[in-house]
Amino acid sequence: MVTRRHLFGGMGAAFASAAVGRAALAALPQIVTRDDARMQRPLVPPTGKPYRPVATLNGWTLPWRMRNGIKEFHLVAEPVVREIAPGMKANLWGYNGQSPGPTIEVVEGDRVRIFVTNRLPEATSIHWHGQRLPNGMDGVSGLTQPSIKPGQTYVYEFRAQRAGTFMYHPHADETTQVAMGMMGSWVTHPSDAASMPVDRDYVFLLNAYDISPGSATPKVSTMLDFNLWTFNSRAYPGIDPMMARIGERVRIRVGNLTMTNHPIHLHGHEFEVAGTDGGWIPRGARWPEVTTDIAVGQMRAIEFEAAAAGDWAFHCHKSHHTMNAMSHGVPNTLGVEQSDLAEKIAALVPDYMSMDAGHAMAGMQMPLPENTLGMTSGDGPHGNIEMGGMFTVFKVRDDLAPGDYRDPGWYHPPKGSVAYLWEGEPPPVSR
Ligand SMILES: [Cu+2]
Repeated sequence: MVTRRHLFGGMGAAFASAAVGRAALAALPQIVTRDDARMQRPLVPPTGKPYRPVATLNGWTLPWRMRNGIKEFHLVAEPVVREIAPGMKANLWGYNGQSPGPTIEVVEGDRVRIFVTNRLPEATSIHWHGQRLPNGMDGVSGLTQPSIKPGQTYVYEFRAQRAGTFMYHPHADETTQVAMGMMGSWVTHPSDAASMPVDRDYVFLLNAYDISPGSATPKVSTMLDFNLWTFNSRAYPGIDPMMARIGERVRIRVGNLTMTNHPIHLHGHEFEVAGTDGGWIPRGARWPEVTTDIAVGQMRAIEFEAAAAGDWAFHCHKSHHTMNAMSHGVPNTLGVEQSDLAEKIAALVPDYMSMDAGHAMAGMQMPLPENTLGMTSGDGPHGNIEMGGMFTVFKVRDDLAPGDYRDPGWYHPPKGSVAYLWEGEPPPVSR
């Protein structure tokens, strides 16, 4: 794991003691940051109670230091540059070098202390979405604490009381700060590491941005019409695949911090909804799905057995959420004869090009503005996958080593098991 580590020194400690006077803080935990967007190997806990770590899609888990039995983390709210997919970088706000921020992993019963340093140009706070905690640690600026001003460090302390999947995000100028990418996942593992075992445990957040083609900074006033729909601030083809070996039990935890719901769909398998923000669902009460809708502010954990080898699509089922920028506000020209029209306009407007709505645009090699993703793309083994946004591939193989998270490449299906071209007589013309 490549990290830039730097000590923050004494300046922050002065701010911190102003916020929580009783904590005699000798020195803040070091700041660990990452500057690349690839999925990091799950962090095997070096201290504290053992647990099976999660794999954060296109992300990582924040290391901690153990101090007098307390797990101490250091989050830094700051502007970051996040690669949304190869060919496009966005100016976002996040934590410790990335948006979303790193995943925090603790164990039920752990005492946790989180130092939050604000390096943004405006005040912030952190709300620990879903946690049972003292009211004053809930992170709602103005209501439960003063906001964290630029340059200040605040300290949050509580006991992780309940196993499950949580989120963190600011509760200060939310329309700006959430729209700029400030959020992260939090996983509290059960105190009994052997309970609810899975072989692979993925986690990510649904988020969305409105970044005009040719620019890099999100518009923060957008309410609904976002043009980049992302898993952990990555759009397909920039989203890592998820992997499993045949027979492995897989869990995928998905939190939604966008402004609309997302029906998340897995191909080729049924899963059960095993957990919500409110906790784990008793076995007998879990229900089967192939698509589960995740509303705003909700989390769903799904579980299933990787039963069938292949490259299985995994995506939001809203079709505009599997497209990137450029697909918005395009008129429907299906059935309109454009060639004649195009010639006439081209005589007046140099470089004019007609836009066939839908399919034809996907394969079109149209020059795009700088720093802009094609509407749909992704080279597959059989051509253009015609997907963007909230889409990735779940790769099930029979020869994957346990804990191997490397992309195994495309699936090679057995001979005779792929849809094929009919080469006999064409069907009669219907009248
Ligand atoms: Cu969606």
